[in-house]
Amino acid sequence: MNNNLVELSRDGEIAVILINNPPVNALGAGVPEGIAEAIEKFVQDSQLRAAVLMGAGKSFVAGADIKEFGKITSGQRAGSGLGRLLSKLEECPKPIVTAIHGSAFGGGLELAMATHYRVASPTAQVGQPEVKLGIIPGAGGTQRLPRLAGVAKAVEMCAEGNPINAADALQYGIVDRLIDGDLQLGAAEFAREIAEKPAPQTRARSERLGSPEENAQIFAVARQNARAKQRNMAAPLAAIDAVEAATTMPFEQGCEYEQKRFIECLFSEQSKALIHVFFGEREVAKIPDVPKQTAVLPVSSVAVVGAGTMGGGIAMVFANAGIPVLLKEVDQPALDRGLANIRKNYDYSVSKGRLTQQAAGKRLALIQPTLRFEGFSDVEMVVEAVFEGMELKKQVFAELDRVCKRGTILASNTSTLSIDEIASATSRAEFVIGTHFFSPANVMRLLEIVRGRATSKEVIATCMQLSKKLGKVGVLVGNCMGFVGNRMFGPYRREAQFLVEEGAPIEAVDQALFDFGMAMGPLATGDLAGLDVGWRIRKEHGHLQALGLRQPFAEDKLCELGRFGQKTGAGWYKYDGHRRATVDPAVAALMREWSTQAGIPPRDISAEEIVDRCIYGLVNEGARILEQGYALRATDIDIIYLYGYGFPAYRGGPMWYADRVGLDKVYDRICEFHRQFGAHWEPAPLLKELAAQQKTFSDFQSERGAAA
Ligand code: 3H9
Repeated sequence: MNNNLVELSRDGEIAVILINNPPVNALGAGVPEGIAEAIEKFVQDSQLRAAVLMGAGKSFVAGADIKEFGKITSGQRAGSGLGRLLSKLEECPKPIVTAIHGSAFGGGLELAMATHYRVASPTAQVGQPEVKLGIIPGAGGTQRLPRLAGVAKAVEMCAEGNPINAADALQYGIVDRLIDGDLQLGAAEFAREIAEKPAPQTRARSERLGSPEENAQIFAVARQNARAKQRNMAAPLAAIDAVEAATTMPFEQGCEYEQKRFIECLFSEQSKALIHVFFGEREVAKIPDVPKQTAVLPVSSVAVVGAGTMGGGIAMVFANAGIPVLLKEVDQPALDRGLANIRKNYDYSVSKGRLTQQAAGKRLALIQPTLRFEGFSDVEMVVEAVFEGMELKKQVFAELDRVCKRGTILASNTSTLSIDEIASATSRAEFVIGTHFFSPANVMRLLEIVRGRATSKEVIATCMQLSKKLGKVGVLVGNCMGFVGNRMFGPYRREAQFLVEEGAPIEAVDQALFDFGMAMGPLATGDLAGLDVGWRIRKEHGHLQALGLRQPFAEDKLCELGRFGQKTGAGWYKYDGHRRATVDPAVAALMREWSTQAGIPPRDISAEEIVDRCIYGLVNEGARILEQGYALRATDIDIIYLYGYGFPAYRGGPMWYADRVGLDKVYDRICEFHRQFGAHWEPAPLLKELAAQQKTFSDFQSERGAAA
C-alpha cells in the first residue's frame, strides 16, 4: 500500500481492510486514497470473495477530518471527493461488509452505508452529527440513510445530529447484524455467508422512501421542530431539504443537490463558528502548566455543604455520576426543604420519561443527608455551597480544615468571592479550589474551575478530569472578582438595565438579544436567577464601586419592592403559577418615573444598539480578562459563554463573534459608546492594540501559545 493509513490483510478468502488513522480514524488526506487502493487489490485478487472493512483502535470512523474543512474554505486544498469513492465502493462487484465498533459518525456512517452490508458491536453508535458543525452530510448520507432507515428516522438523524445505538441501528435497518464477541471474526463469518450473493447497492433501494403524502407530513413537522429547537440555524433546514431530495429525485441528482447544500453550509459563518466550538471544547481541557500526565487524586466520595438550590443541584450532579454524597445543612427544616427539592427534580425527570423510577431511586439513595460534620473525615472532596458571604465561607472552610483528612479537596462554589481569601481560613491552601457550578447545577454543562494562588496542579488536574466524569465542560479560570463568566456578565446586564433606564421597553431589550440568538434575554435571565442575588452582592461589594460612575438603579429598586423575579412571582415581568412571564405595565410606569427622577430623558433605542451595547460589553471585559491572564485563551471565554450563559453556539462565543465582526469595527463602536455613555466604556487596551494591528483574538491566542 502507498500509505500505512489503510492496511489490507487476508483471512482465507476474505479481505480485511483496516483503517488505521489514530485517534479516531478520520477520513483525512490519504485515507480515502488508501481505501480505494485496497479495494482495487481486493477486486483484482480472484481468490478473495468478500471484504470486511473496519477501523483500528477505539472506533470505526469518526467522519471526515474536521481540521481539513478550514483548509478547504480558505482555498488551501480541494474537497476529498469522498462521494466518488463511495460510489466506487458501492459498485464493487464483490461484497464488502463494514464492521462497526465505537462510532461510525458522519463520513464514517456514509462510508458504511455505501458498502453492501453492515455489522456492529452491541456498544457501537452510528450518527450523522454534521449539523452540529453547521454542515450537512456531504458524501451521500442524506440520500442513502432514508433508503436504509426510512424517511422519518433519516430526517431526525440528519437534522438533529444525535447518534443512535447499535440496537436501534439494527431495528431501523442501518445495520444487518449485531456481533457479540470478536467483531472481526464475526464480520468475516458474515462475509462468508453472503460471499456468493450479489452485492446489494443501497442506492438501488426505494422501498423505504415513503409516499408523497406521508413524507409531506414528516418534512413539515421536521421543519417546524428545527425552527423551534435549532433556532436561526441554517444547516438543519438544509439537511431536511436534502433528505427530501432523496424522495423526489433520482439518486445521482439527489447527491448533486446534497453536495450543493453541503458546500453552501461549509462556507457559512455558522459552520466556521461551530467548528471553532468543536475544537474549543477539546482545547479547554489542555492547560499548559498542568500536563496530561499530572497525577490525579481519587474522588469516590464527596460531601456538599449547603442544601439550597445550588447545593442540592450539586449533590444531584455527583449522585448522577454514581458518586455517594453527604449533604449537610445547619437545621432540619433547611435539610428537609433541600431534599424535597431534589426529590421533586428526580420525580420530574421520571414523569418526562428521562429516568426510570428505579434509576431515580438509586441516585436518591446515594445522597445521605446530615446535620453534622460526622463522616466528613472520610470523604475525598467537599464542595461548599453556602450563602454568598465571605465571613460565613471562611467559617465553613476553617471547620472543614479541622474535620477533613489531609488530601481532601476543599472546593467552594462561590460565584464572586476570592478563593485565596477563602483558602486563608485553612492550613492547606494547595487543596483549596473554586468549582463554580451554574444554575440549575444538574442541567447547565459549564463548570468554572477557579485556580487559587496556591492551588496544586494535582488538585487542578483532578477537578478538570472530574468535570468530564460529571458530564460537565470544565474551564480553568483565574481568581478575580466574578471570575470569567460573571465578571463579563456584569457589563452585559448593566447595559441591559441602562437601556431600559434610557427608555427601551423591557421586552424589547430581551427580544433583541433573543433574536441575536441568546437562549434568554438578560432581564428575563435576571428574573430566573433571582434579582436579589445580585442585589446582595452589590451590597457586599458596594465599597468597590467607583465614585461618580453611573450605576444602574432599576434592579435595586425592584428588589426594594420585593420583586426578586420568578421566585416571588414578580421581577422585571410578572409571573403566573406556571412561571409564565407577562409584561407588567406597572413596572414600565415605575421605570419612567424613576428615570425622570434620575434626570434621564427617554429616547427611541434600536435593536441594533441593544445588541451592540450588551454584546460589546461582554467583549470589552473579555478582552481585559484575556490580557490579564484570568482566562487562558479567547476560546475558553467562548466556551464559558456557550455552556454557562446561553450564547448561541452558531456565533462561536463572544470573542469569536467579535473577531468575525472585525475588531477594528468593534473598537470603533466601543469608542462611540465611550464618548456617549462615559467611563464604563473605556476600551480594553488589548482590544485597542489588536484593532490597530488588524488582528483578532485568535491571532493573540496563537501568538501567546507560541510564546509560552
Ligand atoms: C463529516 O464527516 C462530513 C461528511 O459528511 C463528509 C463530507 C465530505 N476530525 O472527542 P475526543 C479529534 S463531518 C478531526 O476528545 P472522544 C479531537 O479533536 C465530521 N479530528 O474523543 C481530539 O483531538 P485532540 C462528522 C477529530 O473519545 C481527538 O480526536 N463527525 C475528529 O471523547 C479525540 O476526540 C463528527 O462530527 C474528526 N472528525 O470522542 C464526529 N473527531 O486529542 C466528531 C475527533 O487533539 N467527533 N477528532 O483534542 C466526535 O464526536 C468524538 O470525537 C468521538 C470520540 C465520539 C468520535
